[in-house]
Amino acid sequence: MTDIIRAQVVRSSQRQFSCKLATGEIIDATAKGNQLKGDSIVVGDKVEVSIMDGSKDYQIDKVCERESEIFRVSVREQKKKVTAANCNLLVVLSSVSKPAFKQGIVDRFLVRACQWGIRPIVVFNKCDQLEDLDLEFESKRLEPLGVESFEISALEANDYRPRILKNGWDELQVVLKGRTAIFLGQSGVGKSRTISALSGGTVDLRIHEVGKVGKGSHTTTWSELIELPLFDLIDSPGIRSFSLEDINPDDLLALFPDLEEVATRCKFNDCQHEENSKGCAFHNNDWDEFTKRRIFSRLRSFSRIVEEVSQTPVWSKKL
Ligand SMILES: Nc1nc2c(ncn2[C@@H]2O[C@H](COP(=O)(O)OP(=O)(O)O)[C@@H](O)[C@H]2O)c(=O)[nH]1
Ligand SMILES: [Mg+2]
Ligand SMILES: [Zn+2]
Repeated sequence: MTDIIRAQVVRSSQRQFSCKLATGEIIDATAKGNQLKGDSIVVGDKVEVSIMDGSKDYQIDKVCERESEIFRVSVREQKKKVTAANCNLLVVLSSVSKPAFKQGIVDRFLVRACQWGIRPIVVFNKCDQLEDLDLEFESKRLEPLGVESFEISALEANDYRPRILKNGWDELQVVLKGRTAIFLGQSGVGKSRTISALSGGTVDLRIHEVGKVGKGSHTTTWSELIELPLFDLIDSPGIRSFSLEDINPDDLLALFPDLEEVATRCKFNDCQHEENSKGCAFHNNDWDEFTKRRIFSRLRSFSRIVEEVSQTPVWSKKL
């Protein structure tokens, strides 16, 4: 009999899995043939490993139940494709200067958070360069969704004091502590810089940049779980794309719970809830100016995504 050893998958590439033991030691393990199909073992998975009889090699015996999954739905196969497991915080990073802040992009990532059932937070970075963005509004529009937001400058990290929001660098660290987090955001918003500052200089993500070897079409990618002093970072190239083309337009309203609540009161059967449709629930209401601005900004994001996902014929949807 061999002992059962608990571990967590910190890196996977095809058949090889690196797993971290409770002692902190990283070992290589192979999976049994029937576990290699599809995505039955992914980064973040908690597993049980054992040493194979008469050898020094580890094998993965069991994958424990997942707390959460990061996935896309393959339209062709109507099947979930999981890329990471057990993430419990989705950090949506945006820049308030360059690249310009876009509500639509934040709302896209919130759709994923909702779909994956993972708590999202929004971090406004580059606040040292804040000029004409109405940050107070951008933060308040997220409150009814239960999404907390933070005002930081990764460049000035510990020295920057928030001027508009109540949450800054210190509060962000409190929320991250002990979590398994993923950072999402457009290129250039400061993800690498922020993570590096949060790691107290222990990780240089330019080296990781991230999970890539080689150039162009020969680039191989993998997913990784990187242990930082404050939190664990899941890094997965596949997650970064913000295309939502794998989401069925009919399922989208449920991923905008604030709009769904209004839409259920709309008396039209096939209403597109466009900005000027008279009689639609979005126009028959006594909302204050703030609520109007908030709801319609969300409705614009929603409409844009509906339009986008409706344009892709099912047969041509990518996996
Ligand atoms: N002014 C300012 N520049 C920043 C800040 N954070 C990152 N940058 C700069 O923005 C650029 C992109 O940052 P990077 O971390 O590579 O973004 P990533 O693509 O999201 O990983 C770099 O030149 C950073 O130095 C910030 O808080 N303030
Ligand atoms: Mg980067
Ligand atoms: Zn309507």
